Amino acid sequence: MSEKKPLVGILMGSDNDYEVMAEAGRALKQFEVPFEMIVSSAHRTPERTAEYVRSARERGIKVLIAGAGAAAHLAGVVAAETSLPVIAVPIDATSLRGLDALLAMVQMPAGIPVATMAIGPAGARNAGLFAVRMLATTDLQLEQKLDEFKQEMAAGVVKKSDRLQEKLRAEGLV
Ligand code: RP5
Repeated sequence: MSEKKPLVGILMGSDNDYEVMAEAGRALKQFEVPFEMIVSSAHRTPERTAEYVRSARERGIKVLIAGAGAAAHLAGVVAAETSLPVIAVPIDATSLRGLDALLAMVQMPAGIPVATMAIGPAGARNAGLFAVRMLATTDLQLEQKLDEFKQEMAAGVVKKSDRLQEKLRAEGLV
């Protein structure tokens, strides 16, 4: 992580959520966006969570990302404590495979929005990328990096299609 002051705060309900939430950190690192990451639970450490979120803005945090599994109230509780934008990542942590967390996060009552991503690693990566997009609205350099990233992704798809054509020919299917 960069030595610069963190712009994004990532919370997760348990250290067991780390493998998934690391994807958010990797996305931020890819764009050189400094972040911090803590374990704090809506249910097990409500005071710690509230204190962290209440102090986030004055510490320079612009976006918060909350990942949790089960009856996942973390993102909602975080959003209730701040007017910073909050991105939610539902985690597959129970026999309901993340559907419980997804519904808990996405079904927020009117007035307290959270931007809920997909369940699991893709959702965590998109949470990081979504935070980058938000920061890019006031950062031209970041916007340019995002444009390059999109172009690289598009080029990657074309390459995959080219490889597929070779494979089809090699297998005598076309
Ligand atoms: C949630 O409960 C956490 O976010 C985690 O995904 C789930 C289970 O927590 P552990 O019992 O694994 O610590 O609060």
